[in-house]
Amino acid sequence: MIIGAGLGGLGTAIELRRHGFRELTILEKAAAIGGTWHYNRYPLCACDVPSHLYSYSFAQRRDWSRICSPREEILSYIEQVARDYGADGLVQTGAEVSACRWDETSSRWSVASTDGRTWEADAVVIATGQLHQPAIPRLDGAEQFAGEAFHSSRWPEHFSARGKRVAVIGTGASAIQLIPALADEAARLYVFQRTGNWFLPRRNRAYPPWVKAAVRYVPGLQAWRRRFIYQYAETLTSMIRHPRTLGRIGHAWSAAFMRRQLRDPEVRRKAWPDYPFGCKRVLFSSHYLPALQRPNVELITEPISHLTPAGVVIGDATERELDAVIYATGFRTNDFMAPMEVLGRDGVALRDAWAGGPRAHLGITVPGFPSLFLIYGPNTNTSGGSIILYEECQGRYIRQALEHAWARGAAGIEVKPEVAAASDRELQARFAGTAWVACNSWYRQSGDGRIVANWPGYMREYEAALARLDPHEYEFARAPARAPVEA
Ligand code: N01
Repeated sequence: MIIGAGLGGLGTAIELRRHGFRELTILEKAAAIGGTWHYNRYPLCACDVPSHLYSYSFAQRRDWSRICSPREEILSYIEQVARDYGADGLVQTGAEVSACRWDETSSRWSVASTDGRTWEADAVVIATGQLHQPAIPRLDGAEQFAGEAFHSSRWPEHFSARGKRVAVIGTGASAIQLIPALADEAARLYVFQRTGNWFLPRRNRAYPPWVKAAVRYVPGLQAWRRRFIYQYAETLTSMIRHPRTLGRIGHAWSAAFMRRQLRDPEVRRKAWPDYPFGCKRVLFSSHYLPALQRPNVELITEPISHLTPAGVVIGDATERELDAVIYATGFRTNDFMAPMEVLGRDGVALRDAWAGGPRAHLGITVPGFPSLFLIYGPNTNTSGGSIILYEECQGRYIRQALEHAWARGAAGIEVKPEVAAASDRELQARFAGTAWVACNSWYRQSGDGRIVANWPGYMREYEAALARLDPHEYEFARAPARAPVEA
């Protein structure tokens, strides 16, 4: 049973199918597949990771329209791959999972949905992503606001900013994509920034026909491009891992680009970040900073005091009248699959097992939760790279885990607590001295600041760590006599 029909869940289903697992079901809360690319439909929504890397290794496309594909193109790619590899037929849409419970007697998972349906499975893969539950700040007076208000990832189909007075709260990766589009349309656009960002260029023009033709017909060019982008992403990671040395190059590069783009000294002062390069996600856009300097756009760094029926009151007690408020305020990233309840051995809740912070061996397996696997789990996010690459590694690792269990006739496979504890200690130690620990970000949990989202190293290290599952790191439960495995 796989929960979530985004890139991670579908990729895992395809991996399992290709290796002979036939009894697979994918439960998807939404009305369609696509995960993040189904939900996020804001204007100019696109991926800032080049498509030659941000795509499955086994389903490379040669006809991407530009280096970083728009959302519609990615969604149609996902649908096409799901069809080609027979994963679409495994999906039950409109099934929002509320709970997964491990039943000791049957050695099976019982999965329940919010509408009262239940399923049984020998193994469960939770692929609900880190960036799914919108985080909307509680602003005083928000409920009185008379205009439209919504989160960037829940963009209403009917909404048009044309001629309107619009506020965007937040200036992260989502906001910087949609703000240039709104700046074109809105009568007034107020951008509320809490923290500045480091930027690198991304023009993202459509490929000219000769580039498309070259990628299509020159043997090896596609693979070379993927390899090149892979190395580029690893370089970004090296800058984050070594802020005092390589990070200075990233800083200088970004600062030079930003200085060129930010001609207005007041906007430059306000937009400039006050933390080391790479601590938060470096943002790729050649259009955002120019948009901030348009006459109809105002960058506001004073905190919001409250909302009124007519607009927003800023710290200095001045009011801006508004027709719409857009919360580009990110996601509840520390919650992972919550509010879904996951109960493992002895009825222990994953929430309680994670009281000190979410953690999983290689981001995938948790002691006390037999045959439960996570895709894009704790410490598997990347600040420079393609999450699909990580998810593919996870899918292959999960397939190996199930094969090991199957080969032994085991009822469950569970990581040894000492293995998980040691790998967690080692992983956390690797953050010391990196840029990730130099400021606050969504990668960290509040309180102790533990980094729960990100992998501390390179893509190649994650690939190597997951290439071959070591069965000695796992315990295999004896199976009760009964029918074959469903994953
Ligand atoms: O969310 P974010 P996002 N008052 O958390 C601000 C991926 N992604 O949806 O920096 C005022 O990055 C917050 O301020 P601060 C990517 O991994 C990928 O933009 O916390 N402001 C920040 O500016 C990305 O990292 C693509 O001080 C408040 C913003 O809201 C992740 O998704 C594209 C606030 C939130 O930024 C999330 O991006 C888009 C408050 N109370 C997204 N609370 C690709 O192209 C928060 N903020 C691959």
